Amino acid sequence: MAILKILQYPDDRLHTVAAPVERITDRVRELVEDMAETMYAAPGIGLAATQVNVHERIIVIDISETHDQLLVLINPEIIARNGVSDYEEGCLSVPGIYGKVQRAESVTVSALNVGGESFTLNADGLLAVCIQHEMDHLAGKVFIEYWSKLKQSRTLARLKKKQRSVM
Ligand code: GNR
Ligand code: NI
Repeated sequence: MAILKILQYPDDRLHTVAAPVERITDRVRELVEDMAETMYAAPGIGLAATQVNVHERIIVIDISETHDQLLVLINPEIIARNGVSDYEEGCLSVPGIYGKVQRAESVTVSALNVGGESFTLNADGLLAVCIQHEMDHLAGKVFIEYWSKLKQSRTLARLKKKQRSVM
């Protein structure tokens, strides 16, 4: 197992569109384990492969406080969405920045598990927010990119200032 490096915004690699996983091999299983370890260590409630510079459709999520409810989504697709909700989001690739994003209140997602079996999941609340946030990463989109250009440029300035102070 290994803790992987998480790409930090702004990084063009966060805009890469992920490709479907063709076959669940040992490499994929090992990546899933490393992504889970990286997420738990951060700590975060979700991680998309994009964030560790692997551009394949793989997501890990665990919204439990006990870190024992790992959800692995391979080749996920949202097949239904309902309602609207505003939730204060954060992102391991944009540390220290929090803000609201409007998303569907509930989603139905279909995916493969790590055993290669397909399943369907209905999610609402934080899990629905997290699934949509992670699926955006796979599409090359970071949550702050829903914000106005003005708010994005202020956020970028804050991040640059912070990065200067730690170097
Ligand atoms: O750890 C995370 N917390 C979080 C909080 C609100 C909405 C979304 C998230 S996902 C984030 C981890 C992350 O960056 N995943 O891509
Ligand atoms: Ni994120």
